Amino acid sequence: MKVPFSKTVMITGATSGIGAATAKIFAKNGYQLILTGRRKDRLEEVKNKLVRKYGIDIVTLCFDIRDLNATKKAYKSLKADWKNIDILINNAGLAKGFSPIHEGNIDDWETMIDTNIKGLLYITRLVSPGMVSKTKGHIINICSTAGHEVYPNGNVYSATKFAVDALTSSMRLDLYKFGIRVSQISPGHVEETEFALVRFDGDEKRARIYDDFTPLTSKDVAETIFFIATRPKHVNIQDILLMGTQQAGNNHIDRSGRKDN
Ligand code: NDP
Ligand code: 8X3
Repeated sequence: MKVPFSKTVMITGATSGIGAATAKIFAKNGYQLILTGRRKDRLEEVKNKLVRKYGIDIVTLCFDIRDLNATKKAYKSLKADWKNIDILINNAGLAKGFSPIHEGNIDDWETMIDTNIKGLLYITRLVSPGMVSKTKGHIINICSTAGHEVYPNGNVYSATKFAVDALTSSMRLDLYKFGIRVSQISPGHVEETEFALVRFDGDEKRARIYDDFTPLTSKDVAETIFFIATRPKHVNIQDILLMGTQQAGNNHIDRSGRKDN
């Protein structure tokens, strides 16, 4: 299938939540996609649905972004024209656990640091040289309000997102002279994702954190990412801090009931 124009977008962590919603909006607009994640069945499901509906080209790469060798192997498996990535959306990430620092689970800490910081760095290191050599490209990092303001029990997750914020600013300084845009989006609570379920280790009861207020949806975030990516070439959005109306900060949420449309 011939795509309307040849812009290639790589979205890490496209098997659910914000990544899957972002894949949908780019697919709808005719971009060709490289979608990544660990769950092969989910990757195929997302791919098949989007190809059927929008007739675009999609390549899936199934690998664990914490594993440098697996990440390199996946990237190297791309055919030459698919390595020509125009937009990299660094979305794969997670929170694990919700404990005060003296009770934290060290395996959870390693998982968050390895995924949210090191994984983001691995894929960026592989994709960014291609952007530098053609002096164009756009890297969009998914940060969080947790990367701007800490909250009780958020400790290591927040630290990884503060690191993402620092990396966005650093990447911008390193890459602007090559005409490469670097942006980030920092959402507050977002539903239609598996974020809470993953944080609470599959405990569906604990994961019901959106019952008493209306957070953002994954579509709200995806639309904002698409907005960032589609500004004219001379415009670089550095960060968009985005929250549901009932959330005025990480420690200020109006939990008096959902106010859906
Ligand atoms: P989801 O759990 O729905 O999505 C997370 C995605 O990351 C999945 O596709 C998952 O794929 C992928 N992923 C996780 N670990 C790995 C890994 N080791 N290797 C490869 N892929 C991995 O949650 P969200 O959509 O909410 O999360 C997306 C991003 O948004 C994260 O960076 C998160 O920190 C951030 N965020 C989320 C907010 C929220 O409230 N939901 C708010 C602010 C930011 P798979 O399991 O198949 O590997
Ligand atoms: C996800 C939002 O508030 O759970 O980044 O940290 S929060």
